[in-house]
Amino acid sequence: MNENKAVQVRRLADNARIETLRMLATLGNGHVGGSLSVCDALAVLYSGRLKHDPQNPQWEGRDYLVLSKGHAGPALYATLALRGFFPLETLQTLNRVGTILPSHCDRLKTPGIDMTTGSLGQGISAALGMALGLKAQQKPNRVYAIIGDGEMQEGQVWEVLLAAPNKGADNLIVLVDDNGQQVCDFTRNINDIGDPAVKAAAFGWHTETCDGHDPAAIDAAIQACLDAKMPGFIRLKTVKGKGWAAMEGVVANHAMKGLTAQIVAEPIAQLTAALEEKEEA
Ligand SMILES: Cc1ncc(C[n+]2csc(CCOP(=O)(O)OP(=O)(O)O)c2C)c(N)n1
Repeated sequence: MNENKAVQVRRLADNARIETLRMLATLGNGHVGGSLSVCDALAVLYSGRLKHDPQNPQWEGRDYLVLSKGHAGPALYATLALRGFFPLETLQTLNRVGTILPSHCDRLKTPGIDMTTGSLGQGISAALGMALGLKAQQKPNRVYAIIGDGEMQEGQVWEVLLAAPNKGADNLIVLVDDNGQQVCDFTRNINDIGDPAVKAAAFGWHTETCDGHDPAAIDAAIQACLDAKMPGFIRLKTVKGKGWAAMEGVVANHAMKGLTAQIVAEPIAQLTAALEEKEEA
């Protein structure tokens, strides 16, 4: 990825962070930390990696994304809106009665959402099933799944790690948003998962580890997985709450309550200033 493209992708990621903070402030609560940490990976996927058509979300030629850590729905909704799947104003209806944007992803409600998620562990299983189904039909579409490091404590995740290489799911790439935190503590203090890439490699995956906030590094890791022609597993080293300096890496950033426009004004101002700098560069 060249520098110009990387700047564009960073812009999409930071705009998604701003929109995420805005919608969570309108609602008054929500999953801040795990939404902000995943914005760069989403921005890379929706900037060329994932075949998609915002005008035709059900396009048969599309690649599929399963946001297995479905509580980060707001970050994905922001990215989809910025890519033109639905109007930006719709974001302000997050989790309201009648909305197309429930707090966790629902494939029957939202254009661009391919799998219903929220029960941790299940999305990655669905992703493997989708990948194998596509292969059985000899279709070229790929499936990407994003899971959390806390989510890796779910036994179901390890069934997929075991099965995907055995079943030859070389059209599946799993990205772990390894921000080192889960609900109310650091993952290492609850049930340490160690280095997930080392473990996935032992199960037979092609693995990559990169800075999950560096678009060029994420993009290169995806390319390396594609080149390997094996199930791909990317450990994204991320910071929970990325982009809201005061909340980065603090335990209280998971599901925040009492959010208001005033509270998110500071991080939005910082992100906006960073965007303006990029504009001038
Ligand atoms: C099966 C299941 N158990 C519990 C929860 C409640 N829950 C929501 S988010 C979360 C923490 C997940 O941690 P991680 O996957 O690391 O996500 P992140 O830190 O990136 O937000 C938990 C336990 C759930 N959604 N599903």
